[in-house]
Amino acid sequence: MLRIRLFDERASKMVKRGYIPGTVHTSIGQEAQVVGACMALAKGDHMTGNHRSHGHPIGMGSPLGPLMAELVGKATGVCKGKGGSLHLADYEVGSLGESGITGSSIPIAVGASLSAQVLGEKRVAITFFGDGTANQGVLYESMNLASAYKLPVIFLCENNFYALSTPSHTVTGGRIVDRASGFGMPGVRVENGQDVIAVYNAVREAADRARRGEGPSLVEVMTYRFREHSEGLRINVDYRNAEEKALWTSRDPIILFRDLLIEKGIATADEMDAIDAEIEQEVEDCATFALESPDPDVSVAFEHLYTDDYKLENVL
Ligand SMILES: Cc1ncc(C[n+]2csc(CCOP(=O)(O)OP(=O)(O)O)c2C)c(N)n1
Ligand SMILES: [Mg+2]
Repeated sequence: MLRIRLFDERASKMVKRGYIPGTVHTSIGQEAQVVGACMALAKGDHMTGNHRSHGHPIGMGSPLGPLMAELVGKATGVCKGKGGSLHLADYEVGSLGESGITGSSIPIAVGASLSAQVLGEKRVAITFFGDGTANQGVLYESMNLASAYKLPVIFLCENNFYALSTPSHTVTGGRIVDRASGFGMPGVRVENGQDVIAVYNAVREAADRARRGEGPSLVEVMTYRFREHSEGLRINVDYRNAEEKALWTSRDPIILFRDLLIEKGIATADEMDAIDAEIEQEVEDCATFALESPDPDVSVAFEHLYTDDYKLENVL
């Protein structure tokens, strides 16, 4: 969780200084929801993220250097500098991709789960999407197919109460979690999405069920982003009141978990401080690696548009 926090804080600084092109959407405040879910998966499982997904490959175990280099658009980036913040993918850890087009990566996870079923492999797939995205039709086509075929996939709604500046309750009929029953799948809502263990338990149950061949689940996690919708755009509209923000920042998932570990005698404050220092250095190093890496050469602009062994006869 701390890796995600410090990585995103650094990305936020770098976009404002012009090192990262465009804008970045951080998961600052939502780390428990990301990490609790990723930790409940196993090696070989697949994941798709969304526009707010630097943290998801980190949660799956991606090294930070190639991720930061990707944000900066460098040749050493995890997608060779061609994806950027909105299109990270790291197949090494099962991260199939993220997308700036909200909802578009949901059916990709369903496809991954279909391949697991067809090939008889025990892996599961998870897809992360926001509360705003939950109102797009593609989610329901995906949930329907997954349920009809009993696919090993988990639909995880990251409900941070807003889609950009639109409060979720003004555009959402009923509770998102209740939509699961319409598709004949279990739905569970994690009310305290700032508690990494609560998220882990809910996703673990869904993953175990999927692995047993019992089909998909919907998990809705209630959480909150501490920062702006996206950073680097120089747009700052105040649509959340100070009281609400203060309430949620008092429930910082990293501090809650740190306190829990110390209280239970699992770690001492000194040990936790040592972890902080280690990760601060890791993030420092990843930024240096990104900034010092070469830009992609223009000669590779048309490489990797298709899979290298793309042949028509393999597709038909
Ligand atoms: C298909 C599509 N429509 C609109 C947008 C613009 N857009 C980007 S993020 C966003 C809000 C998404 O809200 P939510 O799904 O709740 O995710 P959050 O940003 O809160 O994590 C919108 C409308 C987009 N990228 N893609
Ligand atoms: Mg949202």
